[in-house]
Amino acid sequence: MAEPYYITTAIHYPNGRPHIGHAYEMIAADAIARFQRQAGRDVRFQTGTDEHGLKMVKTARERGVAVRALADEMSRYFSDLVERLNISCDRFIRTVEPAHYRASEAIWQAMADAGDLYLDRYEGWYSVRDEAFYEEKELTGEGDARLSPQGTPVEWTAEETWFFRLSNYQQPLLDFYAANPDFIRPESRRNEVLRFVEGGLTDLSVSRTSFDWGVPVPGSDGHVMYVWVDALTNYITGLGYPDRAGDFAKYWPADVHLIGKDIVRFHAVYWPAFLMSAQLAPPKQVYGHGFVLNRGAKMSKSVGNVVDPLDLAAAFGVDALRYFLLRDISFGQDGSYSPKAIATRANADLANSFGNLAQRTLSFIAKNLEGALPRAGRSEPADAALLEAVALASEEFRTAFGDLALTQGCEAWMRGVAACNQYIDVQAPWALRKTDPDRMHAVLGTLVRAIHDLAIVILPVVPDSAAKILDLLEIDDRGHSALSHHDWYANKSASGFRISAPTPIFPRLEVPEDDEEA
Ligand code: ME8
Repeated sequence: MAEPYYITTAIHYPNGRPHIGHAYEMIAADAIARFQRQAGRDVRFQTGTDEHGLKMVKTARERGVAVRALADEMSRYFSDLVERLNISCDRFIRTVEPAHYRASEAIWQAMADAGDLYLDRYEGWYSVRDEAFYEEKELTGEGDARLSPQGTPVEWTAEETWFFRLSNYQQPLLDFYAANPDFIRPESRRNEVLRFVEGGLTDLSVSRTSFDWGVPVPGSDGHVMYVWVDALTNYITGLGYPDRAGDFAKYWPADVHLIGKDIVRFHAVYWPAFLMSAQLAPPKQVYGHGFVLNRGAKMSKSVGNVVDPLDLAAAFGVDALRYFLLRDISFGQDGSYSPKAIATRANADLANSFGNLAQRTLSFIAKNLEGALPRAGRSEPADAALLEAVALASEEFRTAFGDLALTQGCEAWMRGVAACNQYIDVQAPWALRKTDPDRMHAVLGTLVRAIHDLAIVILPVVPDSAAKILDLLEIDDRGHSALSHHDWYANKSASGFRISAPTPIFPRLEVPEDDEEA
């Protein structure tokens, strides 16, 4: 039986339309999910929308609409984005689903049964934009100009709330981090969390009474759960919790929660503490990716410098956008994007390198060999050397992706592509047609094999385009076990398969002159 692999993104606040940061997270998670499926894992991939909380209430009020209507309308934009960006999730979860209320009530009850919840009065600072409580010592600025560590405004809050005994979990969390050194990645995020927890934990306010848009606290009229309690629970709602058999038994604990660096504390401190309290296992890993910056500035719906990822996908193509984001933004770190950078990268790597390699080779075969796969021909050491270089690049890609080093994976793949292009330049197969047809067959046959492997390898990153090449070559087995091209080549040669002339798969994009406007 295939080994299970459970990956999630954060669930996104639908208080506005999705921006490129949301698209980035979905695309990265999708590439990992597709990669793990190719590797033969039984993958479960979840994304969705986080629809409760004060931010939603305030946005609905500003727009003069009912908060549920806002949630319904805006959540749709996120599920549309999933479709449009080719995100292969198994479950798109909405926190307004009845199943999610049941799961949230159950985890609440389990924390209550553990003696970890008590009623008290909360007085302190709250950031609506972060949906987070902060301690005085974490803030900067004075008076009404006080800001959270994320740079967002905070407001004074005073109400009776339920508290979670987070202070009891300082040592269990530190022990857990020590026993699981890969729990928080990358390293810089791990250090931040360790410092925070070592500094001491205060109990966490986990219910609100000043509004009612949330999951009601069981048996406590007037209280709704703090939005992060129900939000984090989505990861197990999606597996059928509180039923602990079925998908929950199979996929929990999650292999990775892929989230942005701003919400690592919720995932690496609060969430494992809630789970420990409820006698459930913490996830195996929390990965805090970096931010996609628009001309150096953080994008946020509340700030209003938001770029619609659908516009970028329409302008450059989904696969060009996917490739750019994973290749150019060093995974784990922040990175900037611009339309010019997207087009430049897509042209250099996809259109001019891999696309051109496939296009030249396959159309030459279609035209000059009537599409028949080249026969063995007269081989030279350069042929085996090329296939070795491609095998090495494939292996490096797989090692990198297995370790979530997505950018390094793309770089390794490009080394394989570059080796092919060098080989073409040296071997000049087009000239061999007249002078040495036997050698030409060997060269073209080597290139077709290399294209076979490189298309399979890059499938998780550019799924549509790579699939077009694989379709053209009638390559049905697209898993990692197919990376040895021998069987495919022998079978196709024997069956009389013919390559039909391809239309260019990676179009050459016009590079926008102006970098100013997104
Ligand atoms: O935080 N670049 O939702 P959210 C990259 N609902 N990633 C970005 C980004 C950017 N410019 N801006 C945001 C929430 N993100 C909560 C999560 S999970 C149980 C609840 C990332 O819509 C951000 O870091 O504000 C987060 O991982 C995700 O997008 C959703 O952000």
